[in-house]
Amino acid sequence: MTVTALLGEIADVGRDGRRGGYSRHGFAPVEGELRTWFVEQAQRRGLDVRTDRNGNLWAWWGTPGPNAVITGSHLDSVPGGGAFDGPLGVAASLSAVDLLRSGGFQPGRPLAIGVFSEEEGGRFGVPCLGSRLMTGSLDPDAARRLTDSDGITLAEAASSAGVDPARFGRDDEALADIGCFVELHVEQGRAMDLLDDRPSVAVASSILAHGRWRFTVTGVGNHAGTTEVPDRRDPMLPAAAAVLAARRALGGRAGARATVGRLTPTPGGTNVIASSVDFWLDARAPEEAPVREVVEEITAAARAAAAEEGCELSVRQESFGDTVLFDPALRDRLAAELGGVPVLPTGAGHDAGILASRVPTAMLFVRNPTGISHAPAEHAEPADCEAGAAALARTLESLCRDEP
Ligand code: HGY
Ligand code: MN
Ligand code: MN
Repeated sequence: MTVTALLGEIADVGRDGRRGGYSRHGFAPVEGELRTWFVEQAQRRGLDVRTDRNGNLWAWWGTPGPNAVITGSHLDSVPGGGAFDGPLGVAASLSAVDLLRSGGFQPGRPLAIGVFSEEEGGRFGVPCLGSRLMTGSLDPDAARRLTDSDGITLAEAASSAGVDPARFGRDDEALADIGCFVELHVEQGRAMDLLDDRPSVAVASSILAHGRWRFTVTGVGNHAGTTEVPDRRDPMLPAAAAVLAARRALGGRAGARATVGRLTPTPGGTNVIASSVDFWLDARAPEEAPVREVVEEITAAARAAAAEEGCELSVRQESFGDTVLFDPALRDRLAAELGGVPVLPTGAGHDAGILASRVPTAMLFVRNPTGISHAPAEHAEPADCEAGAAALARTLESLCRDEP
């Protein structure tokens, strides 16, 4: 099946009528529909599908074992996300299996498609949840206590999705079987489209260091019409100071990014001065140091504004990942075997970035002509999607020929 046909099968799953795009969050019923679709597609191809202790799916071509070649990606999205971030990698993996099989290929090493849980952290706030649990970079007790905006814990949501949260944790046994991992992903940016030959496929070199911080400003809730300025303790002002500081802090720090995309006042009434405001900072940079500097600068601005307004401020780091440099030998080999395709850095985090700390990892990008991601305008042309699957098939065939 083509990638386009596979993506067409899930095109109506999880559409978000209010935000546009898709909202497909970890262990929610909509993501469950996508998991069911993947399992059916994998079983139709004779793959043996297993769910690991962290809710990640693994569709095996051949008996699981050491030196396995793994591909795949994720099915969940950000709120109002695009159609390609995650599902393109999963669909391309299925299509690559079809291409390999139609050419009479039989893997000389175990080969599997992985589908990782809650990569976006769109529901429980921690990105790459399934791969972080698997590699031991997320404490299982802390994970079980994570809650979504309705107060449902990850433990409850996983149980409802048929995954036992008591089993969450580092999975050295599964990791020991992985010889290498190659994730295909839609490009998130326009670098490929700005190249003269506008290539369909590129290889990843690195991922920015990035983290997430939760800020909570506490003031005094009151009436918007009867409270004079001297009597106000409005938490929205320190929050506003932080949002403006996020842009200022990037000055002079090449490649740094800081975003506040999520801000929740309590109680959230039009004629009410909020009693508290929660907002989340996403900060990234080529190295860890500038990320920390940016966060400190923003925190200082929020703290000064909170002191002036008579509010309290608390800040908590929710996740952090250092710069990822993909395996150089794998990177260069893939680029060469694919005909000298470009090698590009990315600002986006991926499960491949988490696994890179434990196994040789690489990524393939498929050109995105809009350059937009995490929004409905995210796009990849059908011809480029099919070229991506063909490139992935060639890559998997080559890797499976390696002697263990
Ligand atoms: O946030 C990211 O960079 C990724 O898309 N999860
Ligand atoms: Mn994403
Ligand atoms: Mn992704």
